[in-house]
Amino acid sequence: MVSGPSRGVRARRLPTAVKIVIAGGFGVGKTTMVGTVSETRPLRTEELLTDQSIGVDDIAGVERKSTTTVAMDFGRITMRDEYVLYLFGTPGQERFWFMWDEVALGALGAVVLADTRRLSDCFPSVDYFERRGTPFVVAVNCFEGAQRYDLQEIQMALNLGPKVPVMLCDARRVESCKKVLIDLVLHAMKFRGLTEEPAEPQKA
Ligand SMILES: Nc1nc2c(ncn2[C@@H]2O[C@H](COP(=O)(O)OP(=O)(O)OP(=O)(O)O)[C@@H](O)[C@H]2O)c(=O)[nH]1
Ligand SMILES: [Mg+2]
Repeated sequence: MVSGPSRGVRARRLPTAVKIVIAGGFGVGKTTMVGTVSETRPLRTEELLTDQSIGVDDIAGVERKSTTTVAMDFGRITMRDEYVLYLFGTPGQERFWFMWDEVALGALGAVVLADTRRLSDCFPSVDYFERRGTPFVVAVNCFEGAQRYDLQEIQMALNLGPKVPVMLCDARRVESCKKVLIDLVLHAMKFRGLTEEPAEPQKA
């Protein structure tokens, strides 16, 4: 969905339709984030957690969780009346990771959600986007009772490069989620050498 520049245009501009992936470990708040910011009724593919989940999926800290995403979440948000972000949430359970390639195809960038109580759960997402060369930010979803750490400590614990933005967020609050998405878009634009400047027509 990241389209290239049109003919006769020198600068590479941010396309008006942008695909963004919301990734992270099991139960970290991906579906919540997509639902919080989507201006349309979000598409969800939730199924009840079954007994087969016991001993496989760690629900420590989210004990009231009764469903899980089995395919993807989908939502949409318009920014500055100009850009439409299409949000694709990944499934968190390891047995559905084969879906990630489909969900991530053509994305401008990704939000990797993290929970400091289970920080290692976001390693696979970090590895995945690093390997694909997809720009991403790490957003720590601040659950009540979770210990707070300096952003620098989290950056070190995840072994992130210095240029990967790390931020705190609350997946249930619209403004907090919007801020994460804006930071991601700015980071991804810089990473990909895109500009918002009006593109000048090329001289013949
Ligand atoms: N306290 C608190 N609870 C949250 C927050 N974000 C999500 N939750 C709750 O945490 C649980 C998990 O949220 P989901 O949005 O389903 O997580 P997910 O990452 O989509 O989960 P999977 O798709 O199963 O991997 C739900 O019960 C949410 O209500 C948060 O910021 N604070
Ligand atoms: Mg989900």
